[in-house]
Amino acid sequence: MSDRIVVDPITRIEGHLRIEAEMDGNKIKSAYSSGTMVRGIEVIMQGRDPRDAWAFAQRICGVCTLVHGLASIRSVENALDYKVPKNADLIRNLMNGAQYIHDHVMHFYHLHALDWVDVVSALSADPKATSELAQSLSNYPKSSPGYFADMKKKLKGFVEAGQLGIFAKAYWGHPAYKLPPEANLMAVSHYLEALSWQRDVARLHTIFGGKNPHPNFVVGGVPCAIDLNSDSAINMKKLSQVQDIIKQMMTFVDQVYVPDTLAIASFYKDWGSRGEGLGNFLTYGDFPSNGMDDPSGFMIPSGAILNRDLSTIHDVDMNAADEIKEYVSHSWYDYEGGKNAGLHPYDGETKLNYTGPKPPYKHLDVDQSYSWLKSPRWKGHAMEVGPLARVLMLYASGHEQTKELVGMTLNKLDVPVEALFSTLGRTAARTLETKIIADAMQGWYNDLITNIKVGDTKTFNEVLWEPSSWPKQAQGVGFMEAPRGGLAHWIVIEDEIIKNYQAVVPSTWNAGPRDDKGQPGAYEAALADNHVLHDPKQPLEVLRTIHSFDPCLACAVHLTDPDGNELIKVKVQ
Ligand code: NFE
Ligand code: MG
Repeated sequence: MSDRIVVDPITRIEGHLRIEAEMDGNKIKSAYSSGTMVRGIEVIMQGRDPRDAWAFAQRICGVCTLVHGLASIRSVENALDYKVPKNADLIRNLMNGAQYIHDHVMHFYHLHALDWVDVVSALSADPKATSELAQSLSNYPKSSPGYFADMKKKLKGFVEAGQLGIFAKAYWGHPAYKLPPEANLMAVSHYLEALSWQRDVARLHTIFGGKNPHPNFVVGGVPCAIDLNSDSAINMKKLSQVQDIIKQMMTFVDQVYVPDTLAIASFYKDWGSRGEGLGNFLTYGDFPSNGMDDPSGFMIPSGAILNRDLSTIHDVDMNAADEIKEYVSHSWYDYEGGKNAGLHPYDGETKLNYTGPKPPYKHLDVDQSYSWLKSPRWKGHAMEVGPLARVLMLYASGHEQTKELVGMTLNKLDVPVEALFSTLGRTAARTLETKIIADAMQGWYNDLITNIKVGDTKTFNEVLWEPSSWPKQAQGVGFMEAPRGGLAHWIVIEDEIIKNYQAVVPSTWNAGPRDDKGQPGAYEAALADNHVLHDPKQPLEVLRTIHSFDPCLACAVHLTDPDGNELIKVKVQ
């Protein structure tokens, strides 16, 4: 017991995640991931009108602000067999695409970069040398010596004021930081740059969805009309704003995010051989070109990869009773059928039963229940979801641009293909998929304009809006690829209201605890994969690997500690 370290909370802004790691000297022997916050969205859903579910579901998270709205309306459309017009799918693709670009850039600079970039070291950078470095990597115009001198001054101001403000409470000076001062100054400058960039690009959601965060959705289409002659509808002015935002996104991704990722990664190649863990990857598929019922038209394919075997993509059936199941053997829930039962989400139960230690406590009892997350499994396998799973799926299915980008990255970094299966690979995959999706957004935009030009302005289908016309019983699954991975909501409708509603979200797949068989989840397996800590009192290495998944506990538990207790042992960031 004495050799266990605790990092809590390890998340920078997204809910409460606690990691306990059993040490063998300086090496992590086994790790335990615990969601320490609980809310109750799935319970709140019961008895409501299914057409309203999206507005509640969307409040699961304020980071991936729209994904639960989209998964929710898709679940109702699937249950009631509603088709949506082509323009609605294009607009949904654009909105989800914008969510990816926004979310991934924010994650890289604001939630993950500081695990690799030493802010304090940036103070000793030479602005002229920083400018030369930046210009050798990219054509981004903000790269003059004067620009970096200003950025350095700004940063110095933070430090001289006696507070690092947004950069406080990190392991500055830790020997695992490897970047030279100039690379640190460049990355910190882009951190500040990304803050104002993200404010601009968030506007795409307001154009199509009325507001951000939490834009509006509607079952049967999108809640915006296209009318080039109207001031209040999607008109030429708004469409050209959308085009400007897509260009602004592409520029930042191509000229800042991709080059920064490659430059920073080149100093951390050793992270290409640790932090993989499971080797099993799952995607549901998304970005339809021919409706959600035609998976062959998905830009991101659906499938499962087991044991790193990229030659076989297994089919995934989200309706099959024996494929996706959630377990609670190590979670603070009970099931009617006992602690070791596995339930398909249509039959899912949300019965809270906290049996953990009373706060403040030293350690969780990891032999018993230790998390508010359930453990989802596919055919009994623990699976990783997210950017790495998607890039592998695209790569394995022969997607040309992905093959080129992956080849270019491995080549530039001079690392073997196995380096994909790692902490470094996961972070690089997020950058590459951002580029792929930013480019795809231009295609969806062009298709939307083409449709409008030929007179197709339809964005909503007059579906069977009268609930009395619905079948007495219906069930469906609404799935999508959210920035952190495959997301699905399963809905059971009976007598016009929601009988059961279960969301299985990306961070539940990745951050969930051990299952009935004792198999670890993706975070737990990744930390047990070749992690030697320079100093267990400053577990920077743990942050690197966990943050490479971009954890979001608000999503994963979607349920607050009723007493508001703070469960903190070691506070990082
Ligand atoms: Ni709260 Fe979310 C995403 C979802 S994560 S961020 O992306 O769904 O599990
Ligand atoms: Mg759930």
